[in-house]
Formats: sequence, structure tokens, C-alpha cells
Amino acid sequence: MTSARKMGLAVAQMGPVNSTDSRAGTLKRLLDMLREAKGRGAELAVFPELAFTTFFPRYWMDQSEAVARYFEAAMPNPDVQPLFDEARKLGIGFHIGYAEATPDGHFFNTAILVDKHAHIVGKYRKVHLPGHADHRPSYPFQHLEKKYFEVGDLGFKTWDFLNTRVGMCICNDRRWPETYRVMGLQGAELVMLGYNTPSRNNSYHEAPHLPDFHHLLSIQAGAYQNAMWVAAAGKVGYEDGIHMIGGSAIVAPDGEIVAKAAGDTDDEVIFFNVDFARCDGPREYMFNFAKHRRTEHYGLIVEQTGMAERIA
Ligand code: CDV
Repeated sequence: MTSARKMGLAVAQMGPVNSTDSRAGTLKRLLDMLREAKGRGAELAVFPELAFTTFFPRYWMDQSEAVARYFEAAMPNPDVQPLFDEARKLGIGFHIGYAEATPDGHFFNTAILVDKHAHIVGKYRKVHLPGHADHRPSYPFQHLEKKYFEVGDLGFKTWDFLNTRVGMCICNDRRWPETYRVMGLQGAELVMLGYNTPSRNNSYHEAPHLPDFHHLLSIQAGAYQNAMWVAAAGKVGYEDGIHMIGGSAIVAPDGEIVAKAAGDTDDEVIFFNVDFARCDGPREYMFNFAKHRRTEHYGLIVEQTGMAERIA
């Protein structure tokens, strides 16, 4: 499509991927959405975090069992090769999340960027791992990302892609302002992310409307404060009995949502013709980093991790 500063962008929200679903069935759903995205004019389709499987960190099991059932030892591999073949055939890029087992025995929650020739051109490994590493049987479900994954070791890189600069993050990363700023400082105009967010927190009480609100609040703030586009793809509906929030969205650099998934159960593709020129005004004025940022006052952000203790 279009000019150098535009991109047809699709976000593919997934309905549940249940533990009992076949790999082949899930792949077919991804292929169908990739074709729909292309049919609607997309040059890039963004899929969720851990898109090939259920969100398995909600289950306690040995690492060896998790690796055998849920991790990918190579990317691509025969199970997922048809997605790469279809992307090449259609001439469309995609972003997708999966559990990565490296040849030297490391485990990451990973996302890749694949171009229209089906070449992997970027890789990101999740930095902010939520949850816990120990088994908590009193919880309604587990969130064991700290058990199954290591903290990502690639940082928040950016890539020149389709005449713009893009970056990636995964799920919980979207709640941390540092995520977007590190990529914004590199000139990223689009951040892609996949997520698996349950409607109910597993460890403390929140009002039922808050998970949706916090999701949108985070991606809209990240987009606005860095004058960038954000494309967020999640899962929706009851996955293995746990409800996922959905709400996949494309957010413009002014923080406004320009496309949002409406469904509450099924796979759904949303689309927007993104114009990267919309980054320019805010980058020249309100969020002109070079002019207005005051790094001499930001030292604590990298010097300190936790919050200072409150003085009684
Ligand atoms: N997959 C995630 O990172 N999920 C978290 C949960 C713990 C709320 C999220 O931030 O959405």
C-alpha cells in the first residue's frame, strides 16, 4: 500500500487457546487471521503473547514437562512453518509471541518480528516477568512466569521496518513507562505487544472493571508520552476456565484508540491505516525529548529499583 510514511496495520485478537486444543487447530486459526489481515490491506499483523499455546504459567509442573508441552526449541519449526510459508506467499509481515527454549538451555517469553519474506528480523525477550516462582495452592490460579522464564537478555531494541522504526514488548512490560521511553528514545514510531491478561487478579482484590481500564490506561499513556503508535494484541474469553480481558487495540500517538476489538469470545482482526506523520507534531513540540527532557533529575530511575521506605 501507500506512501513511505504509512502502514496497513492489523491486530489479531485470539479467543481462548485451551489446553485440550490441538496445535494444528491453533495454527489454522492464526493462518485464517493472517489471511484476513492481508485481505484488509495489512502489511503487518500483530499476534498475542504465547500465541501457539494456552497461557501455561497458570499451571504448576516440572520445567521438563513445560518444555516438552509448551516451548519451541527452534523458530520456525515444523509445527509453525505453515505460518511463515503463508506470510511469504501473501507478502505480509507479522509479530508473534512464544515460549523459547534455546539450544544452550535457557528459557524466555519471546516475541519475534517476521518480514514479508518470512525472515525473522527482530527478537525480543520479556523483561518484566510478573507473578511468582513458588507454588501457591491457595490462589485461584497460578502465575508462574518467574518459574518458567528467565528475565529477557536482549533489552528493548528497535528495528527499521517498512519505512519506520519499530520496537516490541510483551504483556506486563506495557505497564512500565520505562519500556516505551527506552524505545521512544531510539526513535521508535510503533511498539507492538502481545498479552495474556486475566479479568481477575490471582492475588489481591481489584474492582472488576479495573483490569480493562489499566490495560488501556497503560498503552494509551505509553503512546501519548512517546508520540508513538502502539499495537496491542491479547486473548479474550474463558481460556481453560480463566477469563481473559481482550480489548486488543491500536493507539495513535496522541493517545487515542483508533481501533479496538469488540468481541468477547472469538478470534477477531482489527485494522487501521497508520500514518507515521502523526508522530511528528508531538515530537516537535510537547514531547521533543532533546529540548525538554531533564536527565540530570532522572538518576534514581536507573540507580534504584525498589521504592524508598516510608518514614513513620
Ligand atoms: N502475561 C502477563 O504478563 N500478564 C500480566 C498479569 C499478571 C496481570 C499482565 O500484566 O497483564
